[in-house]
Amino acid sequence: MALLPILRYPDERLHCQAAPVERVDEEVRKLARDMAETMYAAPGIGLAATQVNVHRQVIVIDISEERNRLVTLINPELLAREGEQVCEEGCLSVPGIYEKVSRAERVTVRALGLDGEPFTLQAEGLLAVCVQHEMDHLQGRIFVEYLSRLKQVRIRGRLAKQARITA
Ligand code: GNR
Ligand code: NI
Repeated sequence: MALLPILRYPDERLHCQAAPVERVDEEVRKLARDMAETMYAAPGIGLAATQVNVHRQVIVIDISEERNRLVTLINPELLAREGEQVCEEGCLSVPGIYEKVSRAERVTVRALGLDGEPFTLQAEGLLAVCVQHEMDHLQGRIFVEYLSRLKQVRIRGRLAKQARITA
């Protein structure tokens, strides 16, 4: 197991498109295990491979309080979306910033599991938010891009200041 370094906004590599996984082999399973360890350590409720600078379509999510409901999504495809919800979002790649984002209330996603078998996930509420947030990462999109230009400029300023303090 290994903790992986997480890219921080504004890093251009967060805007890379992730390629589909061709075969769910031991290398992909190791990546997913390391991502889960990194997510739990952070701590966060989800992590996309993009955030650890691996541009393959792999996501881990665990929204449970007990931290024992790990979901791994490989090559996720959005089959359906319904409704709308607004949730205050954060991101391990945008530390300390929390902003409201509007997303679908329910989504249906088809993905491969760690065994390489396809399955369908129906998600609502926070799980649906997290699935959409992570699928955005795989497409190189960060939640702050849904905010106004002014807010984006302010967030970049705050992160640059934080980086100077921690350096
Ligand atoms: O840990 C996380 N919390 C969170 C809260 C509200 C909406 C989305 C998220 S995902 C985030 C972890 C992360 O950055 N995943 O990409
Ligand atoms: Ni994120």
